[in-house]
Formats: sequence, structure tokens, C-alpha cells
Amino acid sequence: MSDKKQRLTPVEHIKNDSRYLRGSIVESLNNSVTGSVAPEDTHLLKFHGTYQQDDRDLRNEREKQKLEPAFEFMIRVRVPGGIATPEQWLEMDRLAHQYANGTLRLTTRQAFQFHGILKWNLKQTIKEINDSLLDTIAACGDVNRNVMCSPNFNQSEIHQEAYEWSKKISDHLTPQTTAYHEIWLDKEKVADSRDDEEPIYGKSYLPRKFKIGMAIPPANDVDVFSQDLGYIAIVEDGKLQGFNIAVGGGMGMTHGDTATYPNLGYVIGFCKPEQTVEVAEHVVKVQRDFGDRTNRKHARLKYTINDRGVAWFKAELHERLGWELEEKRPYQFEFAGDRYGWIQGTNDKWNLTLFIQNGRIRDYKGYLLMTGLREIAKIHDGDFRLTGNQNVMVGNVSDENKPRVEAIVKEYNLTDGKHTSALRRNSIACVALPTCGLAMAEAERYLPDLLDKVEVILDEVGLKDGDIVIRMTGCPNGCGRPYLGEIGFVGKAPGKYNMYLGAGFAGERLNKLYKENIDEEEILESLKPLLQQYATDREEGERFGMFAIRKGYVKYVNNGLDFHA
Ligand code: SRM
Ligand code: SF4
Repeated sequence: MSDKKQRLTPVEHIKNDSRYLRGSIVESLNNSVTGSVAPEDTHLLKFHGTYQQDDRDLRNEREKQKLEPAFEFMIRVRVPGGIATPEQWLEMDRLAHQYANGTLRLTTRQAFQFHGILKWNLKQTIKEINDSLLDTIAACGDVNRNVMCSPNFNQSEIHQEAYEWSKKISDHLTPQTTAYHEIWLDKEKVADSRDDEEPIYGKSYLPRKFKIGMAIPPANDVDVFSQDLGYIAIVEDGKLQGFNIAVGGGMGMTHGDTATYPNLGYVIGFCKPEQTVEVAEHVVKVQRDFGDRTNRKHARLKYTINDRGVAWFKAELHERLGWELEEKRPYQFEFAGDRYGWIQGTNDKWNLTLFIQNGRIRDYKGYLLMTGLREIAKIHDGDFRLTGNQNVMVGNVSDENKPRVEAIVKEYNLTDGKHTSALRRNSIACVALPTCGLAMAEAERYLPDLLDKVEVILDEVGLKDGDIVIRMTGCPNGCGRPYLGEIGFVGKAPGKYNMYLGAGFAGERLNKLYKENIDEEEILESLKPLLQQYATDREEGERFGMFAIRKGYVKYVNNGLDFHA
């Protein structure tokens, strides 16, 4: 055995020996002694779209009682481009009540998540998701994940075209193993695992997760530079000419380990629409062959590229393609957040973007959000578009149906965000506690309360309507893309956060560490003078992130390699 092979991470061996993602998943599901699955299967299940978790609110109590943790599963539903039909919405709503914890979670990658599913219901839930013509394969795992696409609100034809391409990329990169159908859908063994093939991934799949997003300027609402592979639509004379290609973005890092860092993608050229799928396949294959399989903290494409150089990557890609990308074309992003309220598309249909705080859909006392959206789904004649900012667009509403949707919005007090502060409208928080096994601090359950307090300051200094991008995550993995927040909070310990400042408003620049390990009191004490000063000293049109840099609160960050400098 070569040195390199010996040094592969344990997950590499699990994947390689899994017979194309089968492992002992069936046996694990049938084991009635425990609510969990075998340790190796926890890794393989991710490729099937589900994570084993345990309710962390109950962990200590159950330990005291000598009970096994309260095991439960999260299921992530792949929704390429974030577009779902009203029928699919109704199914997700039903499944959330029947098998999960009665809530639905819209994710930062335009997908649905269910939480709190017991092992005994896992198979049936995944089967019923597939019955609705959505699926969960490759929603997680070391493969290409849900392909994002700007849920564009007005350039309807351009969006439709871009969406079709993102769907083609998604289909092309979906794993070919028949294990998914065999395990979850009771499909007869169409092939022995020995007959399975993964022409793009191979037996060991990718060294790490892989993410693709497509943005349509001026909106960078998929944070295209945070993707391993980003496509930036180039529209000239009202027509989609093709895409600029950005490679090597990623957010995850580890506290205290400066060898890990967030990075923004490098724009390396331009391709025509019909070349997008081929580009995706070869970028993935370069990463398959050169990504670091000996260290999962160094295994993303950003490290492959930064270690060897952008020029090397481009040359390797060109050689595999057999042709060269054209020169990148000019583009201009103006914002990374969502545009709320009703906007008419160029196809004359209406799009209503609703604000969903941190993507959690449920009924609250006095605010029946989940019921209201269900009522819309029942009469809706268009589609639902999940946004990369955890919100939802009620898309392609006809003129005739608009008043009916409006009436439901009014009856259930659904908000188009215009009644909340601009800060809240531009906020993202990851799931964190109690389901995320990696959370060090709260995020989704805490950010709304923190914002209540920050809004008091904003009111005092007259900034309530000023757009500022704020993001919080419960750990440094970056699921809420916090390093692209003009204000970013990253959990360190219960109640303690690192505070970052200075990212670009349109997702074009990373932020930088401003204060470390601070609690709520210190957060508010730090923010107050900053916001006061921003209210009085900002230059015409100056964004908060840039202001924090100009005033010397933090240094300008060029990219990942100087994030910790
Ligand atoms: Fe994430 C792991 C939730 C978007 C970077 N992420 C996790 C897990 C599965 C925790 C785990 O491994 O046990 C979280 C499950 C929490 C729960 O209870 O639901 C989790 N990630 C999420 C979601 C649901 C956050 C949200 O509030 O919306 C997002 C689901 C997206 C989807 O639909 O596919 C989510 N995760 C992201 C993003 C943002 C993005 O992709 O645009 C990132 C940063 C971008 C990137 O990948 O670089 C992200 N998640 C991570 C990482 C760090 C990866 C790295 O390179 O270091 C982990 C941990 C890991 O992979 O080891 C992680
Ligand atoms: Fe969990 Fe950390 Fe991702 Fe938040 S950022 S969901 S705490 S892994």
C-alpha cells in the first residue's frame, strides 16, 4: 500500500468500501434495538440526503438517566434552482407534520429541510418525498450538492434560461448509483452493486462536498463567490450570452487553525451556455483527482487551487476540456440580499418575495406563517422559489390570481419584509442548536432577539431603513455564509461570538475579525458607536462594510489568504 493510500482519511475508506453508497444502511435501518445507525452508515447516509442528529436540548438529561441520546434525523430535499410547485409545497408541509417536528426549514442553498424524523420513519419519508417528484440524493455528502440559481424576480426569460442550465448541470452531476432506489424506493435490484458505475465521481466520490451556484447580475443572491464553482450570467442586448466562471469559493474554517479560511472564487473566464455542463464536469473531475483526500479540513477546491495556483488550475481545466475559456466579460453586482414585495416579471407574471425569519416555517402563537403559506399553495397558479437568503418567493402569479394571494397575505399577516427593519430583512442565521451536532452557540434561536436590541440602537441613530447585511452562525463552518456579512457573528461557545466586519454589500469581499469571543453586552457596546458613527460620517452611498474599513475598524481583505493576516 502506498504512503498516500495509508494516509487517506477514514471517510475515504468508508466511501471506497461502500459498494456505491450501500454500506450496511439497510441493516442499520432494520436494527430495532437503537434509534441510531452504525457509525460508518452515518457518513454514507449523507449522500442519500439525511443526517443522524440528536436533540441537544435533551442530551444532558438523557445522559443522567442513562438513556441513549434522543436520536433523530434531518432530511434535506434537493430543489435544483430552488423551484417547487404548489403541489410539492403542500406535500412538504404534510410530511413536516406527519413525520418531522411540524416545521419546515428553508436553507441557505434553496432547499427544504425536515428535522426530528425518527429512524423508523426515515424510509417512508424519503419515499414520499420522491413520490412528490423531489428527491434527497446528493443533498449532502462528498458530491455536487443542490445547484443554486438566482430566483430572479423580473428578467423572466433570462432566469428561465439560466434555470434550465442549472437544472442540466444538476442532473448531469447526480450520482448514478442504484443504491438510492434500492434502499429507499424498494426498487428491485436493477443492478448488482458490481454493475454500478459512477462515470464522473468514481468509487470514492469527491474528496469533499462540492457546490455550484448561478447568479444573474445585478443580483448576487446566491453568493456566487462562495461557491466551489460559480456561474455569472452575462446578458448583452437582452440575451443570455453565456457565463463567467468563478472557481474556488468556500466558507468553512476552524477557530484557531489559520490553515483553514474562507475564500472567494476566482473569475477565470467565460463560456457559452451550451458549454456550461462540460465545464462543470471537468471542474469536478479536476477536484476529484487533485483534492486532498488525506485531510478533510484541507479537501475543498479552494485549497486545491490556492496550493497550486489559479494559472495551474486553468491550464489543467483547459487541457481536459480540449478548448479554452474565453476572456471574462464585464458584469456588475449590486446586492446579495432579496428584493421584497411584489415585482412584475418581463413575462407579465407577478412575483412576491416574503420574508421568512431565518428560513423557519412554522405556526407561531398569533402568527400562522405555515398555515398562511399552505393556503397560498392551495390556490397558487405559479411556483414557489426558495431564495439563497432563506426566504420564499411566490412566483409567476397571474393577474387574475394576484388579488387572491394578496388577500391571504393580509389575512395571515405574512410579511413582505417592508415592515421590519432593513437590518432584519438582510439577516441570515444558520440552524445551529438544538439539532446541529457541530454548533458551539445559538444562531437561529438567538439572532431575532439580538436584532430586537440592535434595532433600538438603529432607531436612536436614525438607521432603521438602511440596508446592512448581517449574518450569524453557531460555529465557524459558515452555513449562513457569515464571512460575507457586513456584520458577521460566528459562535465560539454558548453565548459567545467572534464579530467580523467589512464584507462587501454585494458579496464581493470577505469580512475580517474585529472582536473575539464577546457576549451580548459587548456586542451591543461594540455596535452602538459604530452605528452612530456610520449614521453621521458615512459618505454618499457608502455601505457599512466599506465604512468599517475606511474608518480603520478592520483591514481590507483581498481574499482568503489574507483573511487571518
Ligand atoms: Fe452547512 C455542516 C446546515 C449551508 C458549510 N451544515 C452542516 C450540518 C449538516 C452539520 C453537520 O455536519 O453535522 C448542518 C445541519 C444543521 C441542521 O440541524 O440542520 C448544516 N448548511 C446547513 C444549512 C441547513 C444552514 C441553514 O441554516 O440554511 C444549509 C443547508 C444548505 C443546503 O440546502 O444544502 C447549509 N453549509 C452551508 C453553507 C452555505 C452555502 O453552501 O451556500 C456552507 C458554506 C459554504 C461552503 O460549503 O464552504 C456550509 N456545513 C458547512 C460545513 C463546512 C464545510 C467546509 O468546507 O469546511 C459543514 C461541516 C463539514 O462539512 O464538515 C457543514
Ligand atoms: Fe451547524 Fe455550524 Fe453549520 Fe451553523 S454553521 S448549521 S452551527 S455546522
